[in-house]
Amino acid sequence: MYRVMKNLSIRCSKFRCAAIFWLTSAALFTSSTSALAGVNLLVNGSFEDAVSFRLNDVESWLVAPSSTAFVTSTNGRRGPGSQSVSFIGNQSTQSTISQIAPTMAGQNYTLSLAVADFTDGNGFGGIFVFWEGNQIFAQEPVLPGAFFNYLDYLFPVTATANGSELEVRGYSVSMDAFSLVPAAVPEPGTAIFGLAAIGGFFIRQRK
Ligand SMILES: [Ca+2]
Ligand SMILES: [Ca+2]
Repeated sequence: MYRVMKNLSIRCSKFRCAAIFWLTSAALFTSSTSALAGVNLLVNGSFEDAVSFRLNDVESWLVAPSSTAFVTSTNGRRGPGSQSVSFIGNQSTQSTISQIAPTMAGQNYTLSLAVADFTDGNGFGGIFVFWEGNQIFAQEPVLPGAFFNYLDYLFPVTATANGSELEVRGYSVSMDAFSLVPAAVPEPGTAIFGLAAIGGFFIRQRK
């Protein structure tokens, strides 16, 4: 964007440059604020609405039988908030939590989550994320392998149905800050308006 403005500034008057800069800035600003308005479609994605140390009882999440999942405030967290969820066990005793998000077929979303090694000193762990039944992320061993140091991950996903299942499997891993928000889409009206303003400028310069 800066490069575009720089090229324009060689040829336009002070007043016209200011007008073009204002119009394009307004268009970009409108696009970015619409993304910020995204609401997290996952319920209790931050694990703050759950009682600590209750085995396989994670508020608003379905926990598969034979899991070893629990929420605590002692296994670090991504924040904001104080709680996170952990799976213990190993490769042969994995845990699974899932939730159906109220998505709309054909819409694009951004899924984000934070992952840390469950620091039990065993030096291993794993996490496998499934969207609508398809694996979209696998990490084994879990990084970075030290002291509940949470790392953020971000995935673009598309809903093929109204209501998409998010499923997370794993072992010896801690997680927090699950979020699913509609992907940022530039508002067509403002983008066209900005382009029309620039086009208008070039037409006028030719006279
Ligand atoms: Ca949290
Ligand atoms: Ca571990």
